Amino acid sequence: MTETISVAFIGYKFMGRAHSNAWRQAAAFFDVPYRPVLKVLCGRDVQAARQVADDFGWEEVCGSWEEAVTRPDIDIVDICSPGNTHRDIAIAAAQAGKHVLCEKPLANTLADAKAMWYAAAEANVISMVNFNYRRTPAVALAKQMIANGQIGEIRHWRGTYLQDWIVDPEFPLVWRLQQGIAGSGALGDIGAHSIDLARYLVGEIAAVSALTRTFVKERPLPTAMTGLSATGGQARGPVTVDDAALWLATFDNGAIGTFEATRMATGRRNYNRFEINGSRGSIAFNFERMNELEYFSLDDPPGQQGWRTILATDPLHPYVSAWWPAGHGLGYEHTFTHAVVDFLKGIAAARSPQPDFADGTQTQAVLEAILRSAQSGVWVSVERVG
Ligand code: SOE
Repeated sequence: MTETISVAFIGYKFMGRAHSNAWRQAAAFFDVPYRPVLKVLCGRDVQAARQVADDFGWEEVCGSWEEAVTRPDIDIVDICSPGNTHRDIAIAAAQAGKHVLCEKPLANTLADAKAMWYAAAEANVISMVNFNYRRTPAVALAKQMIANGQIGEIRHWRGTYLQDWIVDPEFPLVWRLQQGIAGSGALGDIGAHSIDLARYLVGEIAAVSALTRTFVKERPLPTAMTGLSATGGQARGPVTVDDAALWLATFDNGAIGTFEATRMATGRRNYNRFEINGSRGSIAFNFERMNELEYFSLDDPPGQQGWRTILATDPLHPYVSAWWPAGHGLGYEHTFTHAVVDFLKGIAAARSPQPDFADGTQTQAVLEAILRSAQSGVWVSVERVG
């Protein structure tokens, strides 16, 4: 690895730290085709951005994304700002010839996602949406096992993504609870991850029947936010997104699925769980135990069958050989590093890694169908965008 590649980064909060760390770690642990140069970090609050820049070694800080994404010395734009900003930044970056990595979900609407995808395709740049959980070694292992036919023909998907960080009705009205900024609530924030995993592991979703609820209708306006913690003031405002979303789904391949996404499931902190049942076996995963994959096989001898837990930390498992010896374990942050590594390899190979903007647009079509079904109370077919 000799060549360098320069990154402009938009955002500086929770995801800002997760991505900054990934840009730092990628070349230190993996044999990547380019060494990333952390050139400029961009944020509206330049002072706050400066702190993150200093912590992670970004060379410069800038208050205008318009300036950052058009700089001739920039090769990659990484977007970690809230959803309502994704479209304009991604399109400007693609039109300036930059490769674009964007946090999930790709956009706040299907129309915006399509515009981003078309701009990236037209400019012939590499694009990728960061649905990071695909890049957990245990999940990538599940993908390999399914592809090898180890659970046979898939019949059921059961996906639940549960958190509890907004259960207190006095938790402030942060941007993730405002439709104009986030697009939707639990649905787009965490349900989108379940949709991505289901599409990755099972296949395309054909139709959905959904319902959503907003349990807490009003919250204090925020005065400050760090990560998922916030403080609020006296004034209050309306919650304009779902607190919880549930939906049934049919898949093109005949499988059926149930999904649940909520940030009000008391005691569940980052419970991104799925169970897949096939004709020869089953696979189950829960991010709260992210180094483990559960597996049941009908091919085991009768009388000895049962769920087993695979500790997905062997150098044989996807991504693991770059890190620590078997059994030493990985964390949330590693999934972001894996995304950056795959993105750099995609640039070298001149092929967008999955999920690219086209794939992210298909997930957006599922989100849109869910919202339409929740509003109308009827099954809605998912638009096929490809
Ligand atoms: C908040 O619910 C959040 O940070 C999501 O926005 C992330 O995508 C998820 O990985 C963890 O939870």
